[in-house]
Formats: sequence, structure tokens, C-alpha cells
Amino acid sequence: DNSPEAGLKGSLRKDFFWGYATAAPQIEGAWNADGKGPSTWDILAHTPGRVIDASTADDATRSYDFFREDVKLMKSYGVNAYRFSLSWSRIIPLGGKDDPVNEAGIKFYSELIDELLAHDITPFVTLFHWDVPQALEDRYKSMLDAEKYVPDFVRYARVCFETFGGKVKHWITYNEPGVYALAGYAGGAHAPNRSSDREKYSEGDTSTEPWIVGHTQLLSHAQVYRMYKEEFAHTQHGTIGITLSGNWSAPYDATSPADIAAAQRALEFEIAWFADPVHGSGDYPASMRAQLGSRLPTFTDAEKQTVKGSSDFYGMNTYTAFFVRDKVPPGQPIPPEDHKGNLAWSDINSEGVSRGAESDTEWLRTSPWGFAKLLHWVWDRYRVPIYITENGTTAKGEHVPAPPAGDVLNDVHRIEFYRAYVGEVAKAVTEGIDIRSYFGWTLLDNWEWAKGYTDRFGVTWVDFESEEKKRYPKRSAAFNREFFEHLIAR
Ligand code: GBH
Repeated sequence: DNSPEAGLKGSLRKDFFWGYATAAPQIEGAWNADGKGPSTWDILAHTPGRVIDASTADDATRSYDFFREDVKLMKSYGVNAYRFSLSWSRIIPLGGKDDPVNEAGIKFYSELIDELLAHDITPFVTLFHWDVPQALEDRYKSMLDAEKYVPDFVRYARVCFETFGGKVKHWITYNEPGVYALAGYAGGAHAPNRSSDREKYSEGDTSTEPWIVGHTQLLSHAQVYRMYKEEFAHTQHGTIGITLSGNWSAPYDATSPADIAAAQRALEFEIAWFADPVHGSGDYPASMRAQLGSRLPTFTDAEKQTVKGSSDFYGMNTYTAFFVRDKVPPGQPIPPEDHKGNLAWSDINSEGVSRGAESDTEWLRTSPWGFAKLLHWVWDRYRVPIYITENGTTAKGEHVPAPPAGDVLNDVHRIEFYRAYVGEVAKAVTEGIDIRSYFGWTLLDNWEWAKGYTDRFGVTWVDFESEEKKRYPKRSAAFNREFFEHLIAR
């Protein structure tokens, strides 16, 4: 075997976790079944004009009904782990600390967890993947009011640890707090649809709210972490952390000091915004303070102590890489609505090199070169074990309305993506980086948030027209199975 992957055989540790990740709102369906309360995403989906194909997630892939089939499918894909999220409003329909628990919701997740364990698939459970109970939005604007929100989130987490913690040993508090804050309170396309853009949205203030919402997530995450360590860890023996979104940013012109600084700022605004408080200094990066001033909240000393070190691992969601430079030239004022660190993006660098092959998704290109750099940047800056919790792609032209002809859909683009990215994981491990998991995004084509069903990220093609949301494995599922068998030491 003289393939470039041959030298990587057995490079991943024996106890390496690999599998696929999903999120409750994107797959479960059953949006109002068995006592589930509405989430902010249910409300968004039922508001005309919010989802590009006017779809809802009322049914999605119907994984609430077909979870046993999903587990069987995963088993056939050879995985040893599955990352999924819990729907807060399925467990506590009104969300608040004094609101009743919904036994039917508990039963559903208990059965899912048991089914996974019966198939030797280790559950990685995310408490929050963007679906706030609508009742908390109505009562006090949820994360905009940390004083009210934090105790509600902490109590929800407590219910989860008490109920599932005997069996679940891998917890993630928040999925991509930065994306939640920016897409929901700056761009406005995500729930709860807040933004300064008055042409599209009726409420919100992009200059302040994303930073408040990020801060609230950090404080509530840290309290949940401390609660787990103090009250649950000694009997349940699990690990707990937070998952951050982060893509590599490279200078447009690698010889320009301004562009080099812009790329560093991009990484700090996207990643260090959360990772410095949690894994580093305990405070926000200086570049953010410099641009945002008092619009960026501050931590008290006590809060810093709680936040600092509040994750057992670095949870990494990553998809692509960008070329960046300054948006507003030096000396000119940066508008208070700028929330990304004063950046302009480009698909090619100053030498005309492309950031990678196009997918079906505008922002996402195959850029494994950036992934390799990102792994080193995160490892060098934070030195904590890395769990890759999401990585994957759409494939150009895969958005076809009919089930694939023949037996399998030969998703070459996705296979090449996984070959390159998973290869970089193995290489990074041989270079000394401590990486312990890899979750592909995602198991099934699903409801891609405000993009509805137009973006297919799955290693399984789903026929959304069919009553039972029929599943068709794509060739990438078999590819990954073989690749991980090759990479994981026996
Ligand atoms: C992940 O977020 C999510 O965790 C997951 O639920 C989702 O299905 C998956 O990615 C695929 O999208 O339009 O140029 O402003 C990925 C992070 C951040 C990617 C916001 C898209 C918008 C880029 N996302 N970003 S742009």
C-alpha cells in the first residue's frame, strides 16, 4: 500500500472515539409531541419568511420515532460513539427552575441512551444546541438576562445529570456559544432573530447583545461545570466541557503585517472569545477589548476563577478556512455593529491560491491545510486534550429531490473531504497533539436551521418526501468506517 494514508495506520489511540454528531432540533421532529414545549427554533420555523425553503422541523428526520433505526444504522457504519443533543423544552417544557419535568421527555432520552449502550456506542451528550425554551424567551428574553437565565440553565443541567449521569460519561454544556450569539443576535437569521438590521428584524442591538449573550453562556457553562465537579463527578466519573466553533483564518497576503494581524484577530474574535476565558487567562482577549471597549462585558475576579479551567477538554467544531484582511483601514472608525473583528474575506489569497474546493454551502470549502494549522494553534495556545465534536461538508449538486438511483450515492466530494480532514487528525496525533475523538457532521441529511432542507450534510441521504424519512447510506459512510478501522490502533 503506497497511499499517503498507509503511514498513518494505527496512529489513533485504542480508546479513540469516533462517530457522528447530530442536534435535537435538526433531527428529532415530534416538535409538540408527548408534552414537549416549543423552543425558539419551533417559533422561528413557524414564522413566514424565516426559513429559506419555508420548511419546518416539525418532522425533520423523525428520529424521535426512528431512533432505534438510527442506532442500527450507526452500528453498521462501525462507529463507537454518538454525539447528540437534548431538547431542553422536551425535558422541561417551560424551561424554568421551578417548572415541572416532562416524564415522556426523560423516557425518550433514557431509551435512546440504553439503545446506544446496548450497541456499544458511547453517548456524548450536548445540553444545549441552540433551542431555548420559548417560555424563557417570553418571560425575560432568556440569555439577555443572566441573573434569571443562569439558575434556569443550571437546574436543567442538574436534572440531566441526576437522570442520565449514571450512564452518560461525556457531557458538553454548550454547542458553539459564539455562533449562537452572532447568528441569533447580530446576523439575525437564527433564533431568536434579533439584530440591528431593521429592514429584516424588529428587535435587537448588534452592537451589544451578542457580547451579553456570549457572557451569559460562559457564566452558566462555568456554574454547570463546577456543579458537576462538586456534586456529580465523584460518583459518576464523567468528563464535561464546552464545544467551540472555530475555523482557520490565514492572512490574505502572507507578507503583510496588517493581514497577519487581521488573521490573528479573526482567530481571537471567533475562538479566543470563549477559549481564553475557559482554557487560558480567564478573560477575553485584548484584541476584543480594544475594539469593543465597554460593550464587551467584564468578569469579576470571582467569576474569572469560576470560568478559568472550566472544561476538561477543548471541544472543537470546525469546517473550513478563510483568507482575511482589514475591512476598515487603520485610523478610520470601526462601526459598533462590526462583530467579527473588522475583517474582509476572500476565497483566494494574494497569490491566487484558493482556500479549497467548493461545496454546496457558500461559506464551506475543503481546506484541510487550515485544519492542520488550527489544531496546532489550539494545542499551542491552550494545551488541553482536544475532542473534535463536529467536522463535515455538503457536496456540490447533492441537493436532488429524488432518492439516489442505484444502491448508494457516490459522494466523492464528501469522501475526499473526510480523507483529507481525518488524515490531518491522524497526522496531528503523530506530531504529539492529544486528540481523543472525531465526530463527523452528520449522521443524516437534516434540517439545516434557517436553510431548511436545502443543505445535505449527512453520510446518509434522507428522502424527506417519504412518510418514514427513508434513509439511504452514502458511500462516505463506508469510507469512514474503513478509514477509522485503518487508523485506530488495535
Ligand atoms: C455547525 O455550525 C452547527 O453546530 C450545526 O448544527 C450545523 O448543522 C453545521 O455546523 C453545518 O452548518 O453565512 O458566511 O455568515 C457551523 C458554524 C457558523 C457555519 C455560521 C455557518 C455562517 C457563515 N456556522 N456560519 S456566513
